[in-house]
Amino acid sequence: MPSRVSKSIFCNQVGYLTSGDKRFWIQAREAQPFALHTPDGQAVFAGLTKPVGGDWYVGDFTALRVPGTYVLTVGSLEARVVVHRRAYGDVLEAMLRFFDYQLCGVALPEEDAGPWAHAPCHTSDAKVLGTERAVACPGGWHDAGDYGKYTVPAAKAVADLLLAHEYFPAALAHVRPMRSVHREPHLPPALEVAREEIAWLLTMQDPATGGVYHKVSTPSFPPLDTRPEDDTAPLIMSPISYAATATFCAAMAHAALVYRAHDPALASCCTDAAQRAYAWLSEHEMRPFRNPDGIFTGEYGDRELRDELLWASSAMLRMTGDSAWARVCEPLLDLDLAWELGWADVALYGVMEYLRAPSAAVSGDVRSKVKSRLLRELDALAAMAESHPFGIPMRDEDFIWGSNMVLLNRAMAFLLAEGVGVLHPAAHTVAQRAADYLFGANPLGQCYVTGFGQQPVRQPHHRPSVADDVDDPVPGMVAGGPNRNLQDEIARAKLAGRPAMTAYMDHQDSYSTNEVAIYWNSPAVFVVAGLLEAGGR
Ligand code: G3I
Ligand code: 9MR
Ligand code: ZN
Ligand code: CA
Repeated sequence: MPSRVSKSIFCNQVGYLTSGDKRFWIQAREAQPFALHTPDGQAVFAGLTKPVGGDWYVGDFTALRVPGTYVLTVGSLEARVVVHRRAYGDVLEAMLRFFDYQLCGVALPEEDAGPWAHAPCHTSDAKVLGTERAVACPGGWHDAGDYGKYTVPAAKAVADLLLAHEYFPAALAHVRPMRSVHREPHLPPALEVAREEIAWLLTMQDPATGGVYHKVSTPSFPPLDTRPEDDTAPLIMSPISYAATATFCAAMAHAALVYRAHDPALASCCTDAAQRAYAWLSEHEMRPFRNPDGIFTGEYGDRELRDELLWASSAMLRMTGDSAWARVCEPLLDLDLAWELGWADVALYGVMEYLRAPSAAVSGDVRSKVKSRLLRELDALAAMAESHPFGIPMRDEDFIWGSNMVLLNRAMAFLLAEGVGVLHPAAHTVAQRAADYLFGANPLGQCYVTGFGQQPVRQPHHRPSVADDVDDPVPGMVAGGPNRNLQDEIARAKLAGRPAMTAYMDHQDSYSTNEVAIYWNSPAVFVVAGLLEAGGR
């Protein structure tokens, strides 16, 4: 393979934490000297790049610990880099405010939403599919670039924000959500934001049975240039599903615990809701959800539902501290489930709830076995990161739809484990590498967030951003990222044959690489808050 020589420097375009580790990448045939200068030409650092696999070389300037804006030069290449104690403060705020931009059913006023303000949307009741029954389910977040509201991915997004609050409250304390659109505007930021989704989730539970509807959406996706308030097709409640009921149960039990000290009334609704959902689960078989006839929006289908039961039962265990729940989840911890944090593979959420439950309620033996497996899982990820030129725990086959989430979830796993005393030596490096990659240290030099970096995402598959007459997209949105499976028309036409990590296009029609989603932003909030919290010390 002929070696290429960089046309640019691939670096973290958002910035580097003063105390954190600092790298950039170039493509080259041999090691090269590099230097950093202040804007007025004073030399502050010099080094040599090192090979890291393929034709990639990395330059490390971790030892530069003076905040400032610098000019980085390698031969004739130049880049501007920022070193700052709170380098990710603004992007963290924007990534959290994204959830407010996704709010449904309320107006987004200009004072908070700027040029992306809009009137209330989707305000009518939904009809339960196949019946004349109307259900009011206002509020909550649009899932992604479409306007559907789906229970399963909502539970993941809520869990991530609750975890971000539990783990990194100091980093999040600086962040300002859109105060005027919140019903309880004085909670800690992540809880203030997540509360809106929780309140909506509560409306998705059938009061008669405790089962939870899988989603509320129009029958089909509206055209891409549809504004939220112009999407007026009838809203349909798709049937109750096992996956929706289990993930709802887990998220509500988690919320009950977290909001107890901040919003006792909400916490008590969540406790009841989780209990009723669990009762439904114990009376129903694990049946995968499939889109019913006439419904063509996101399916969020999942065939493996034992991990959802694990999450629900361990969240009940942690919420109640009652060892009866441990007897439900302990056998599930023994199964060969994927310990991940995806919308479909949720076992790791369950593992974390189990490990954070009161120790008197669980078996010490199972607990230590679970911790050793967790450490082995992290070892496997760390080994992947070790052999990747960009230091990220990813293989080619991991660049699927939403690959940025795959990466962020893996970084999140390392940080979550630290909270239960499973300390992996690579944890912070992996998290930093994930942020570097997300913010531009990747072979496309693409910052995968709207509104940030020298090469931000400009054309996301996001209906409000396409339909408005503002040039810039809504800021703070994380794009899906490279997807080697080429799952939309324009990707098939333009990206065939590309290496996995470059199968991405910043084009509004490429929904399989360039859509945005609440559950792609949520692990980004967690990881970036984690880096900031560690860096701010
Ligand atoms: O995990 C498998 C892997 O084992 C397999 O080898 C590989 C080969 O195709 O694919 C992987 O599965 C992919 C799966 O996502 C992984 O989560 C599927 O190909 C891929 O089609 C599937 O994509 C999902 C997509 O909807 C289409 O169903 C995305 O995860 C999911 O994030 C996305 O969600 C959409 C909603 O439906 C509608 N709203 C927007 C939202 C974001 O694009
Ligand atoms: O816009 C839709 C996006 O939110 C979904 O993730 C995606 C996959 O389900 O589908 C998009 O809608 C497209 C549809 O599937 C096919 N016709 C073009 C639509 C985009 O305008
Ligand atoms: Zn709406
Ligand atoms: Ca599952």
